[in-house]
Amino acid sequence: MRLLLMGPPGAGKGTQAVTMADRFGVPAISTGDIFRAHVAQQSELGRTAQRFMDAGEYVPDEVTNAMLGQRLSEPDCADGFLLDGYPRTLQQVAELDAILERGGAVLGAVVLLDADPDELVRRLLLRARDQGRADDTEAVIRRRLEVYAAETAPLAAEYAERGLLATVDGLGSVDEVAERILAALTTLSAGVGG
Ligand code: B4P
Repeated sequence: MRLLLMGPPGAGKGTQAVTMADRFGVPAISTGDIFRAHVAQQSELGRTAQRFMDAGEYVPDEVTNAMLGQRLSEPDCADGFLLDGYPRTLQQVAELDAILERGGAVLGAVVLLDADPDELVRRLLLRARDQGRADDTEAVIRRRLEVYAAETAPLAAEYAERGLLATVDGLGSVDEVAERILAALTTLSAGVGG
């Protein structure tokens, strides 16, 4: 099982990634979480990433791709993985394709979680209140949504063309969304998804 979870900030990627990875017995790999761990350790990568994350911008592809390539080479990824928040640019798509090809592996499915922008902002402002994440201020959230629309939304067409995309409504309870994802994956693997 090699699965990607895509969607705008606040759609529920990180939330659903944990449940899905558990369900399929593969590691959930969140590039956002890896960056935040580096920021907390104040590593050189963390200092680089923090500048971009705090501004709501993407960390440059060469930095992100190198980090992801290293993570996917670890033994727990040999039989599958769930990527949460990667790829986010066409260059990252090309990098992931190359990594998979080198390993003789193929992608199983791409789940696009979608939600209305007002709901996304509402969720992230709630998280700002509860967790105090530096990139959850209203101005930065708006910028993250713009960057997503410009850089990441076009990836959906690419994966739809490959017959790998399942679009899932991210509104509703966490359990309802999880059920929808599982149903969409079943439909996709039966060859009638999109
Ligand atoms: P991420 O950590 O991926 O942050 P995110 O897009 O906000 O998603 P997240 O997973 O945290 O939120 P979720 O939707 O689950 O990225 C942060 C930054 O890292 C990026 O802006 C960028 O700078 C950098 N970065 C990461 N990957 C990169 C890449 N590939 N290339 C370049 N830069 C990269 O949940 C949001 C909130 O909604 C939570 O509080 C959750 O509890 C709540 N929620 C979830 N499901 C819900 C539901 N059904 N109902 C109500 N609330 C719900």
